Amino acid sequence: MTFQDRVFSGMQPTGTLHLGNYLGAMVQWIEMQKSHECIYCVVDLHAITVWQDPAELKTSIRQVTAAYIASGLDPKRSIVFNQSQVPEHAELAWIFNCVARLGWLNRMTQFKEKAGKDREAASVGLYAYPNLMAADILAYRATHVPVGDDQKQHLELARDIAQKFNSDFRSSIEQKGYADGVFFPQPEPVITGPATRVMSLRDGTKKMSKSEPSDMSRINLMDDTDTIADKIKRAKTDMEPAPPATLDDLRARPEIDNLVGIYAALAGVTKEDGLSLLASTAGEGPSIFTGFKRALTEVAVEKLGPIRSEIVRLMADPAEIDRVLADGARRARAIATPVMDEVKDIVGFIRG
Ligand code: AQP
Repeated sequence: MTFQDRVFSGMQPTGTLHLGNYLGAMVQWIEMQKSHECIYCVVDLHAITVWQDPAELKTSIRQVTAAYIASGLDPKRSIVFNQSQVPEHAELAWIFNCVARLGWLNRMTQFKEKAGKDREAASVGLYAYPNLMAADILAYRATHVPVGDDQKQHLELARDIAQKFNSDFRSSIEQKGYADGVFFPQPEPVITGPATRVMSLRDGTKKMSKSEPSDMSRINLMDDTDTIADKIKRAKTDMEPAPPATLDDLRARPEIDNLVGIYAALAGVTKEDGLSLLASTAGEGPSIFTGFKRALTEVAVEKLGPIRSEIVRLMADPAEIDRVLADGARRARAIATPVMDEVKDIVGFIRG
């Protein structure tokens, strides 16, 4: 069958969002809402795969919602809600736990990174996280998933799960009237934001992340002007005597590559333009990067300052944020419940 284009994506309320979340995913979300039916979720069930303080979790859910809206998501046009208000996510995830194979999950690099050395102590939820992510997408039979580069492997798993479900239950799916035996689409990753992998400001080989202990490694959407300036000033560079002259040179210098990539994404220019700026500002201060960092700070403050102010304004009225989430959850369920009813029929459950 052909599927109606539908976009799904989400972010975890595990702290405030950072520049990586914004450039890697959010910018694309905002673009896609202009042309597609979009469902954007605050994935609180995912957040508790690692310990979350209950009071802080509530605040984070509201703050991530506020960040979505402040960045440009329109909750009237797109569906915006928190995952736990739509029980179909957890229900479908259980069925996918029974479709996905252990061998598939064993290959997931994010689990290995997040569980670290003490895998025995990791939650079962952290291990099964990709199955829940597949359920998030497929509960809406979504066709497009805008994400950062780090989510590519999880998306491939979601595609494998969709395919195996379709194949395991083929005759049951056909009996329901799907002549080609296809119930779930193969969701397409959309990894095309202006910077699909933003790296840590302290280590150009590690991705910028909410859970990295050093706050100096990331620029948060809630950082004020002075904090942004300080973080960029202290961002790691290198000891080479001259700035990189070509894109090939740049690729060999991960910290500089990251800063140029962030500048280009925020300023809406190419990396070549970033390189030219680097060259033209190299004589402006004690370090060859002083002038470039000043320009980067200016564009970061110009882009992120208004988002921060809007988050603060929205957070002053938590009841309104809760209303947005409840309305989004109602609209999300209107799509997910009929899908889940069909899944139950296909699997062989009896419904009242
Ligand atoms: N550094 C990044 N560069 C580009 N995109 C990124 N994303 C995350 N980090 C970067 C994208 O942001 C979306 C939401 O991510 P998430 O909150 O679900 O979790 P994550 O990918 O695990 O992000 P974090 O910041 O590293 O969170 P923690 O530390 O809590 O796990 C996704 O589309 C992701 O690709």
